[in-house]
Amino acid sequence: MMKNGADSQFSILNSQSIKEGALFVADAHYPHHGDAFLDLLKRMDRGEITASQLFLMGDIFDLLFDCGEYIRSFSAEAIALLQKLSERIEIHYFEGNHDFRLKNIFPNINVYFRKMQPITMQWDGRSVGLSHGDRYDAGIGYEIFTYVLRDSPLLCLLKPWEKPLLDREMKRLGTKKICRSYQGFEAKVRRILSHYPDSVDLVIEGHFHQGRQIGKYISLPSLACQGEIGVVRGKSIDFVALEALRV
Ligand SMILES: [Mn+2]
Repeated sequence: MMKNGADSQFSILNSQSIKEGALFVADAHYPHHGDAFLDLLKRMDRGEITASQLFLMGDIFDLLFDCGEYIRSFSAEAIALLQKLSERIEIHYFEGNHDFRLKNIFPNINVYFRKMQPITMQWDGRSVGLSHGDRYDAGIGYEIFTYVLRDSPLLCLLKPWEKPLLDREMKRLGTKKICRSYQGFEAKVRRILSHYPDSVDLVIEGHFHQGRQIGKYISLPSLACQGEIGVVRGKSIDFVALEALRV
């Protein structure tokens, strides 16, 4: 049964699967709010942490999009490590509201921009919907904002003002409070799930920084807030503190 005009997008990539030992990282908001994401990449690069797959669920970078070199300079080391890892690890990157237009930056990563989301994959006989978390129930204002900011050519027209604008924005983001509990989250989850067809058995999203499961909805922990990563073990995703991660 399809709801709300849900369409064939739910069959896209249905043949792909989530594998044992996959890691789910969400909302690291690097380079602000700690170095956890850079630490993870360094440990993966040294072979201390192995992953069958790496799922980056969006807002991994606090601000990153493909429009000139300056914006990359804030996160240069992490970008280079991720590019290197993508040559030997299967990586899926669901763009968030802080990190988008990433395909040219990470040519070896499977990048899904917002309008491609959700992507469905198979996991242990179940159909799983994956998205950053801002795809549904975001409101018309948000839709217009993301169109103007992310999807139109206007963004790169800002080029002459690039450096002062980005400096100001990075400073603002660096002091922003991003970790809080979400009042009425159960109702929010119900509204999001109403956009998914019944055939989807599980939904995995980031964006809300909650680190909890409500029915068939998994709100991943934020690496910046909870310091945890999702690890696929058997039929579940365990939330594991980065320091305790041994895989
Ligand atoms: Mn987000």
